[in-house]
Amino acid sequence: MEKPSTPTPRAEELSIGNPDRTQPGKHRGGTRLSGPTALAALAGVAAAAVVLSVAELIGAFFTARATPVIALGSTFIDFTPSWMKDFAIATFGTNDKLALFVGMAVTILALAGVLGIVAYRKWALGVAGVLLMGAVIVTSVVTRAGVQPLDAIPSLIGTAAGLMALRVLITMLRRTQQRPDPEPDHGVDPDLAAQDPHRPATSRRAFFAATGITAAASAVAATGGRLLSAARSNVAQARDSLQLPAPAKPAPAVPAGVQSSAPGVTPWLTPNNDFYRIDTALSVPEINVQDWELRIHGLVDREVRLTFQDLLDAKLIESHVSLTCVSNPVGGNLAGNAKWLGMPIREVLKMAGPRDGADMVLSTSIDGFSASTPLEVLQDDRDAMLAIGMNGEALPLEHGYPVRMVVPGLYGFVSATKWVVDLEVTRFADSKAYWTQRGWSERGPIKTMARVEVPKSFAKVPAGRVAIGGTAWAQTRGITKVEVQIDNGPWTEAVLSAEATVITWRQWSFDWEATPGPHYIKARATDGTGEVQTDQRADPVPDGASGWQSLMVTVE
Ligand SMILES: Nc1nc2c(c(=O)[nH]1)N[C@H]1C(S)=C(S)[C@@H](COP(=O)(O)O)O[C@H]1N2
Ligand SMILES: [Mo]
Repeated sequence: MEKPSTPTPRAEELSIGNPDRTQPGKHRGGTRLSGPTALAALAGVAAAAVVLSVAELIGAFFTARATPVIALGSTFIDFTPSWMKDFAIATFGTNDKLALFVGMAVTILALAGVLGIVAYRKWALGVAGVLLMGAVIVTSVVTRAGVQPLDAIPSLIGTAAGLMALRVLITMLRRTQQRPDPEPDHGVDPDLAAQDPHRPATSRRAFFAATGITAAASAVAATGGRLLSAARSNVAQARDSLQLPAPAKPAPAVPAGVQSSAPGVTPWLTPNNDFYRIDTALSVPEINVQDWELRIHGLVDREVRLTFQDLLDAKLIESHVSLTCVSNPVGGNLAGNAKWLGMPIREVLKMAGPRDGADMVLSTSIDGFSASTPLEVLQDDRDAMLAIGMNGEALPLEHGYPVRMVVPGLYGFVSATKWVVDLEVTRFADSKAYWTQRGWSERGPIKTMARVEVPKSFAKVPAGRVAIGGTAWAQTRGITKVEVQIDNGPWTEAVLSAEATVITWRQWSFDWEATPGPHYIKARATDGTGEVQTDQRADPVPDGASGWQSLMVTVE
């Protein structure tokens, strides 16, 4: 219902962005809150879209080392409490980044909506809000690694554009809330006079059109910016055309029969495209091989710097290694097996000469991730390497191009640094790695694990012979036995597929005569030392999940 309007201080505020400031008494804005409030929120959202999309587009013309959205996301990650990160990885797995962007989008939408409402009520506060938003974006851009002060320009321009958009939209919105005077003195036709008070100075339709156009233009600008950035990136092309040298020591031949005979078990060799990806990098770092350099320093006799050419010229080795993520839950799929090509880290360390007392190497990526790896693990005969090749290709960008670490037997968070640029020989007592600072362990040997892949949990299977199968791993110790238990029956040995090496996973299968009804399937592995996988349940934090996988199937 319309209430009588009085000039309020807020009406004064309204006129700031409004040419009609000589007639403050004629404003009606704000007496009906629900409608204009929602529309003001909409204006705020459109203005925020302008800020980000314009910055994204302008950024594409610069080198776009850290575009605002990516930089904001990274800052978001940095400020996300570790329990929430753990939760995201546990819940969304390799979709954790999508989840992050959705979470970020919801937060930005909410803040932008509030900003619109604030701007509508008090323009000066709205300006302050937009400037604050701009300051946050600029700060997160310039605090990213490898970014220069000039990289702030796109965000500054975006903020200015967003401010203008907000001003236009809020001004229009205020005008939808004003009515011209009925002007009764001029002897207007009573019919017209009756209409006039209800005709706003600006129609809602015009406001919606302007908001819609703003949003659409933002979408076009953002898409254009993304496409332009992608086209300007030549790192992907350079990676595609990189010729890998032949290894001086090729991988041992993979024996026949490594694949489980149970249909539906994952391929023994994981294709690059299917390899799980876990990292804190929102935008995959793009490194030119010409610019890549690895610094080996710390407790060493001489500091060493390696170029990519040095790696190409070195005696390279090749081996199959299964990587596993510490965040992998029992039965989870954050593990993969690939053929890696690289230089033994042992040889690199030899060049630098580690000093007595050193017991750890802190490896750091170009984007600031770090891992602490025991020095002796990098020197023993497990052939930890600085990898440049994965399954016969250069490393995919998201798996660490041009150089990453691959260390058999350790979870990725303490060993598998992608986009690695720095090795500091140090002591566990002196340095803490990225995840160790966030409550995870400083060391991470991989725990023995048997995974059931077929049938799937809660599957319905026909009675009769059912093939159960899966993959087990205990890198550096090897798998010597997998056993299956149906319901509370005896533990029965599964058929092991051929073993390639003790640093690769090993598959298995088990023929089951299934009788109708619900059944529970459990599996456990025994490693090369004779130790049976523990049934002690443990969460991934701090050093990896444990326990026997148990799943229910219905036999019909
Ligand atoms: N630079 C960088 N390297 C990293 C990480 C990271 O966050 N940043 N995550 C590590 C973790 S936790 C794992 S499990 C492996 C995963 O390697 P992948 O993505 O190639 O499977 O990379 C490791 N290397
Ligand atoms: Mo991991």
